[in-house]
Amino acid sequence: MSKRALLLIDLQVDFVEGGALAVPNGSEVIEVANRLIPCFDLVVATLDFHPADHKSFASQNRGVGVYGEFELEGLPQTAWPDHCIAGSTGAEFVSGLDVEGIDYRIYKGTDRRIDSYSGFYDNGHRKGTGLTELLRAQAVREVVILGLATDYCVLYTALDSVAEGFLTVVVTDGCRGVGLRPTDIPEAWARMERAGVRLAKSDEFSRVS
Ligand code: VGL
Ligand code: ZN
Repeated sequence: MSKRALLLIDLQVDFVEGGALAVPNGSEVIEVANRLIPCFDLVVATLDFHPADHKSFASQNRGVGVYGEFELEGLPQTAWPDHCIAGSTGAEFVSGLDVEGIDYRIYKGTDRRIDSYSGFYDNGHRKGTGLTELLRAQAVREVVILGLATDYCVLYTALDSVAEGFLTVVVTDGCRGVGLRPTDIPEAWARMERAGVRLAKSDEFSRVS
């Protein structure tokens, strides 16, 4: 039987209020995640997991301020505050998340030379994380995505999921965005829809039937 997987994107301390790269109202999605976890055959969580000297950090680029733009390995790159450093509290799952319900963890952004927004591939599509192989091995046909942040890791994970051939749904009320520019979040939703992602609300999955 083909299965449906829930993909939880970067529900980590540094991406919620008080964290190093806090997404506005990020903690509001924890309740949605916990409500949906029991509704799925398979639950996979991605973790942004950087070495302390990761090149996406503004601190590693002289003359580039936080949220400034520069070029990294031939790709446009936003300079982020130091965040989700492997082994630090900021990289841990956010408290209150039902971690017992998570079957697999996928670590990304571990190579200091390249950023990785998508849970499937680094930003240059040079290396996979193993997520496609994991989902195929589990006979997953449909991927339902929620998490942080709408305009970065959720967006690129959803686009790659479609490209990898999975039926792809994003739970809109289960996501929050960074919104460096006011148009970033609405544009992310539009890009996902244009790519063939279905946008859904969480009550569709958690409704008792
Ligand atoms: C993310 C920026 C940098 C995310 C990760 O999880 O959306 N954004 N690293
Ligand atoms: Zn990151």
